[in-house]
Amino acid sequence: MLQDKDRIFQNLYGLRDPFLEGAKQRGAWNATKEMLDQGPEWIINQTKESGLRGRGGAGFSTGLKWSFMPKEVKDRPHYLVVNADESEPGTCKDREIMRHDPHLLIEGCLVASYAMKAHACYIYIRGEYIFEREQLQKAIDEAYEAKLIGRDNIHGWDFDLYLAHGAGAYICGEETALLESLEGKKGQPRLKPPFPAGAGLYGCPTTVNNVESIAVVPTILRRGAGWFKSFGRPNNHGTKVFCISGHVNKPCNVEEEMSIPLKTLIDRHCGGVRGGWDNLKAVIPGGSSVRCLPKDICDDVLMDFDALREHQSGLGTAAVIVMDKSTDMVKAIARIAYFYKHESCGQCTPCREGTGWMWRVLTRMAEGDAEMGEIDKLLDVAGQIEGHTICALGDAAAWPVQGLIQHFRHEIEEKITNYRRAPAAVQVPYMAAE
Ligand code: L3W
Ligand code: SF4
Repeated sequence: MLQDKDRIFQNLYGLRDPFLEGAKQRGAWNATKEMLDQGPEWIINQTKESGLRGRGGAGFSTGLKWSFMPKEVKDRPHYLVVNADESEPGTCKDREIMRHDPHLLIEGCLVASYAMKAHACYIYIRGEYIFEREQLQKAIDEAYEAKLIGRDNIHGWDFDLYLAHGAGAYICGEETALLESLEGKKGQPRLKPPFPAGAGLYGCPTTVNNVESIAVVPTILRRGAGWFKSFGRPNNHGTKVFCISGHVNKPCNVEEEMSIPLKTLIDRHCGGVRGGWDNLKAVIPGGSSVRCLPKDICDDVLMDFDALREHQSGLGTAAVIVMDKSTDMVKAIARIAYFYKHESCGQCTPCREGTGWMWRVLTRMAEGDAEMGEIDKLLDVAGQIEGHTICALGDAAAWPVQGLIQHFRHEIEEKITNYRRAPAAVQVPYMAAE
């Protein structure tokens, strides 16, 4: 179990001063100049060495991504863009970082930008996050005033930090849609490649990272890559903020060790599943975009990228949605399907048409008003969306449906069977009386 002293986010619950004075007392902005003095290569290597993998869903090595940026600035400026468009259902970790520990993020922006030779960074914050924007802006203003960032700052690297406010579209959390939106255009994903490191914001070399990925970097550099790497399992290192919601006694956000068993996470920090562990039906372990897992897998699964992938699910954003036996799985997944239909940007046919089709069929299935053969047809359509779209939203729409059929097919079948039998059962005595 992670000791309190090992937690990077010492103010996750907002019990202490979130602003500069409080942040400094907790260690932020300590030895930042010394870190920069080690040079960009050292920062990138340490980040790689720590094993940090992106905390926004894909789990791509952060240090490796930074190393894709051109080594020298030539004809075009470099940019860092922070993805604070936290919209994945169940996910609310970046919100807490921006509200309660904004200086760790700002310091991380400076360090990462320096490592990638960027003089400007944009934080793109979710439209609904008004309070978080205000908190973050206040902290940015403090950092400018204290000359921690800005021109001629005390760290010796000219650096401007801008906050851009989204307008509430989930798709703008996809990195290239986010860049389009930042440029003032409609937020629709671009084809990749080129990846942002080659052609990103305004066609310039850009790295897009999640809030948590950037905010943990200064502490990793202060405590050492080996310290971060000492948590978790090989290839799944560090500490991680988990967001646990649904049918638990005490939903919460908590920073824990990567690879913690799911059951331990829930029992230790959430007071257990409502009605006890045996009352558990399923868990979506990484935000709505990943496949749900039935109880027998949850019994001993570890919370990390590789363990969850072994079960065709994923750590995603580490948003753990717990569902007890009162949950109607078909209705739950039908609701998720509605979300993706609603948020699809409509650019590519499999996603635009497929998400709506899946939602309509699932809505009928939730009532039992479907043919048995439609279950395999639904699986087939989900398979045709997966991997055939411009961005990952298509996959994200297909995976929950595939998870439902993989683990809870019997619930759909029961609904279809009962729907057909009920009218007949009602009619027989009536007919007999006639
Ligand atoms: C240069 C290469 N760069 C990959 C970069 C790429 C990106 C990162 C990961 O989707 C997932 C999605 C959601 N040269 C590169 C390269 N890169 N190869 O590495 O790329 P990728 O394509 O694997 O993932 P992605 O498109 O960023 C993200 C899932 O996360 N998700 C969460 C979504 C919601 C939030 C939120 O609310 N905060 O993040 C949950 O599962 O479905 O699969 O930067 O450019 N050769
Ligand atoms: Fe838009 Fe969906 Fe295609 Fe992504 S997969 S580009 S959201 S239509």
